[in-house]
Amino acid sequence: MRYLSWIVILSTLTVANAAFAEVITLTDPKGDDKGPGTYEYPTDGVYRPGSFDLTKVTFESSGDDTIIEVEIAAKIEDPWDSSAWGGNGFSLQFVQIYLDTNKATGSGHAETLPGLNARFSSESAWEKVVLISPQGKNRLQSEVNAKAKALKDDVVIPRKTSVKGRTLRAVVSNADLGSAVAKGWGYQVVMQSNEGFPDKSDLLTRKVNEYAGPHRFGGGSDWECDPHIIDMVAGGASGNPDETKAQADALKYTCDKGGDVGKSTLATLPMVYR
Ligand SMILES: [Ca+2]
Ligand SMILES: [Ca+2]
Ligand SMILES: [Ca+2]
Repeated sequence: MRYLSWIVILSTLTVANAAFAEVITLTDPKGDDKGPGTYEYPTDGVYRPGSFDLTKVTFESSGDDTIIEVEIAAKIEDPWDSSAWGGNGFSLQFVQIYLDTNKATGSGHAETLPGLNARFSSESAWEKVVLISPQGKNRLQSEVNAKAKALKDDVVIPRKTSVKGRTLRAVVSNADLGSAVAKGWGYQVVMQSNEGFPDKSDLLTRKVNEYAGPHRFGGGSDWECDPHIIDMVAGGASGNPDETKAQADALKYTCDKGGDVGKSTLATLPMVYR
């Protein structure tokens, strides 16, 4: 009898553990919102300092969903009134979260969504990407269908995206991710800026040029060889200042002098495994 009640207690504990799964936390240093180290914010006043500086990202299971929270260094504002065109409560940020769910060489996608000018290695190819954007679901889906058709089954649009203080929050269905977040997955969190009037092949991304403009980042190249990535996670993603250098190293690129993208070397993005 006593033995039987122990079995009941143990199985209850197991269920409780499954319901309170571990929170995955990625931390990023402050002040590294300069891509490979040289990038500058656009000159218009809406791009306040820290608006693209990732500081922390968490993933937490909640029933059939995963709650993703992306914290940045500045208060998140809505200068372009997203209620008029998307309704998610912010305007400037666009976060792409790439997930390597099986760590199997050659399995998954090595290319990023168009507009980032970067890639993954075949060891760290991704199975799913989650888009945290101020754009409404219909606009996001139509951009994906038009510009990333071959990847569209693996692009995850959250059920709900919202903002509070310095944090973007997305509720993602585990069915869309393939499963709840599991031990051993790889993560890459890319910070871009939402561009509502993107170049015809770019998926809602704001360009980085040689010189900053009112709505263009500077410090890169006018050709499509520089990574259009303002911040990301790197190294061990524990927030160590060394990770600024790890990011700069990962975002190294070369541009062909004649602007030939085929002769340029795109940056290769790392995954952080947890
Ligand atoms: Ca950062
Ligand atoms: Ca560029
Ligand atoms: Ca970083």
